[in-house]
Amino acid sequence: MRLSRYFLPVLRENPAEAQIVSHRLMLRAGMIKQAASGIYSWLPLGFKVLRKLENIVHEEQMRAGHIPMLMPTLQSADLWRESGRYDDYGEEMLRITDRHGRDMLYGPTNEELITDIFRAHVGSYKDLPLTLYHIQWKFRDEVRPRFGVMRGREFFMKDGYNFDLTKKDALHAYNRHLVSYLRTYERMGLQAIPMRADSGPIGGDDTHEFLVLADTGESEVFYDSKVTDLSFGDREIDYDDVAQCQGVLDEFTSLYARTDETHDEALFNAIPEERRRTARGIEVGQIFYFGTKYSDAMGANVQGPDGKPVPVHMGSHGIGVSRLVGAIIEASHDDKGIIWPEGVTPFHAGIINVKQGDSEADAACEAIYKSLQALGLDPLYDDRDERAGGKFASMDLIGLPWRITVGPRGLKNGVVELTSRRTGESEDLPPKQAVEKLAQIYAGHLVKGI
Ligand code: 5CA
Repeated sequence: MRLSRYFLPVLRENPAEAQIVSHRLMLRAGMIKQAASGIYSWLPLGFKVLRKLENIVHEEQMRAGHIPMLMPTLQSADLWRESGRYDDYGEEMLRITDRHGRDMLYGPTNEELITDIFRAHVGSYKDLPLTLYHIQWKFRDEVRPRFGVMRGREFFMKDGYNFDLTKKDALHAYNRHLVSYLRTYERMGLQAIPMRADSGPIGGDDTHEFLVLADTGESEVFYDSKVTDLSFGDREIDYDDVAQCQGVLDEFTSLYARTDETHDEALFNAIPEERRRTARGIEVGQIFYFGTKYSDAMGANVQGPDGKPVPVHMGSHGIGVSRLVGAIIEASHDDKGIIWPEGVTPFHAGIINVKQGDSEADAACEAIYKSLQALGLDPLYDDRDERAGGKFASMDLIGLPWRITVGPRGLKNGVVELTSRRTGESEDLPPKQAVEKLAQIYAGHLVKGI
């Protein structure tokens, strides 16, 4: 993309309404604009990141054997009356009446709708196990929407639902989700720690939240510092291997790590004192096993091996995709702006022409721009006729992990400058080598974008 033709409305001033750094930087970098309280338009730069996160989530869910689909945002109230949650959900639910006087709602989650689909089409235990998911906008009429996309009213969420014949099978589905979530967050450059949590209005006893540690997080968390040494890495996983998935769950959930809702002072105090940590975290996902709560209420049975109807065991599993954009920024920024991890960056590299209009500099930028594109990379070329200082400041603000700076002085020596946004370190390289280096850096990090 050439910046002269793009839409990147960066703000010079800090917006007064933003209390935390990710909200401030998302507004300043021209990623979002508030449409109404807790409801945002995703401007082109923000939309690119959101799509990348969505695609990483799709790739990892499909890798785990889960099946993508799409359910609508608006739902009929009748299904929620069947489960009993129409009254229970309270004021967080946005209720709508259509022109025929029918009660509708903007879905805050989809247990009822998916259970309805399941009961209409699945009749036999032979069709199990089954895990369906979608990534769709949700609405919760939060009392205090705040921190930009972190606690929105409309937000983008992946929600997946498993249907299994037995509790044992459903717990394997739970474990599969935990494993796939660990991979997903690491690909986004995040450490998200599974912590034992409370199930709230979704129900059930088994639940873990995934928390990214950050001072601005809304949850208070308690953990053994040894959990932060764990990393998923590039281990090979066979998602059908029950023992292997259980092994990963055990490894990542045996050390003490809980949110304040389930915190147990006695257990916490049993950790050696130097390893006890109290901190704040951002909840970027949650997994639940709730047994037959919805299948009992809504009659979602299958015919079991002995011919008798059995209610299916279910769980639901969420990832806060739009919240993650903010969480990544909270975890990765400096005083100049955002620092995108390679896996999620909106553009792979910025090209800065320090002397626009100089025919040699223009030609060198053009050549670099085209060769990066030919390699499947997505560069942002700042070809505006502006002062170099302003170009550097905008590029630092929007946080592309790599920058190639092209100017007449370097070109005289046959070099351009390749700079890492994270370390600030620069290297002078012939243009061809700078391009090759970027191709190497991104090998294995190429996620489909928009
Ligand atoms: N049905 C279950 C699992 S699919 C469910 O709704 N779980 S949840 O309530 O925990 O939501 C899943 C994730 O969505 C949360 O972990 C959080 O990351 C994100 N989320 C929840 N509320 C908001 C909100 N108001 N703004 C942004 N993200 C949110």
